[in-house]
Amino acid sequence: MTSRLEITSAALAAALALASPAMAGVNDYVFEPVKADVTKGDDVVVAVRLKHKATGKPVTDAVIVQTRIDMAPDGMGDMASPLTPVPSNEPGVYAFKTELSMAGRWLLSIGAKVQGEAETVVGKVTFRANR
Ligand SMILES: [Cu+2]
Repeated sequence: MTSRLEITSAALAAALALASPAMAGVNDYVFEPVKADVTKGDDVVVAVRLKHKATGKPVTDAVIVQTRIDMAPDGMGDMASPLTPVPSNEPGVYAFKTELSMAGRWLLSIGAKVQGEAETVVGKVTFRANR
């Protein structure tokens, strides 16, 4: 005879097995804008902070493997600008120089390799370029 409690425990164990550790990992991190509002121009620095969600700690040793910035939020996904990494003096902050030639919303898509994580951590951060 199988009791109701045993069934519940088995279901819970299965759910936990699904949730960890394979599915933890990349979703444990988040990219946030350091300053979401910037002034449009041809010499703009956009900066994001990579944080470990559970601890709130900045991730200082990430390797940025992919970046793109375009105006997809304003329906101009083809309007992209090149990004050049620039040094940041704040731990866990990754900064890029770019050209935001048009006022409006720009979406930074960023991929990072974080130590101990097999998959790439991906972030989508919106910046607003103001006149
Ligand atoms: Cu545009």
